[in-house]
Amino acid sequence: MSSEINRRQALTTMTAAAGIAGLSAIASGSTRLGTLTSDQLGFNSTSGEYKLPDLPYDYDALSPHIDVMTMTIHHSKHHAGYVRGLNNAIKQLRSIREGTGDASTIQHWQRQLSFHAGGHINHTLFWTGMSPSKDTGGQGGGSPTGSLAQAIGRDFGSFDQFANQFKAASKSVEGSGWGWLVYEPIAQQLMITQMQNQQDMLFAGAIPLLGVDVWEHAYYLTYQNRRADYINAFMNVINWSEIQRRYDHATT
Ligand code: MN3
Repeated sequence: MSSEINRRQALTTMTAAAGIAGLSAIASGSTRLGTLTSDQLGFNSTSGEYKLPDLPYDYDALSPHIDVMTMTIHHSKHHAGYVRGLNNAIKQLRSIREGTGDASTIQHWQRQLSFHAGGHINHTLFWTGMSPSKDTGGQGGGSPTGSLAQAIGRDFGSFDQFANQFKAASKSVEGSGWGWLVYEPIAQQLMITQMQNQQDMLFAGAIPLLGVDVWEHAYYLTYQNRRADYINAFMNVINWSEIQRRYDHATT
């Protein structure tokens, strides 16, 4: 990737982050959003609003691992709801800022901003982190190669040990949340983290690489209470070439 593209991506990423956080300045360097662009988040810099991004594949493309009804509802209802909630929170905070809104409700709207921005970003990373499985003629699943495979070996011992921890951590999230493979840029190592809801237990500064949604809406139609079976199925649709791209972006 050329340095010009890097700079351009950094600018668009900063624009997206500034839109979400309402910040006038973002420190240079990697951010939590560093692996997504404002285009991928559907950010319109004129309106300051976000729109639901299309999936990079059809609703039935991940079947049988993730069924078509789950994918349809999850994207068109749940993710769409986070985008709507995010845009509303941005609007309400603007009106409070401008003096026309009810300033006593600011804590509520800041929480709404955090929850829905988290939901929008997490799901955008989730959809693009999957692709149709090798066992249905696609490229998803298996294990990574190249520098990401080396880093997983270095930081977790082996791919199998990584998978053991990733699956166990994701399965044991209490209630609704996510399991994540993240890059921690200070110690410069991969780590596995749990997230509750869409944002709690956020590891400040960690750059998300791979996330699995373990809210019940992500798996209940097919797997009911068997979250572990869903996570095993998820392993078959991981888009490792996209996760490698995020790792390269996070480490260069
Ligand atoms: Mn979800």
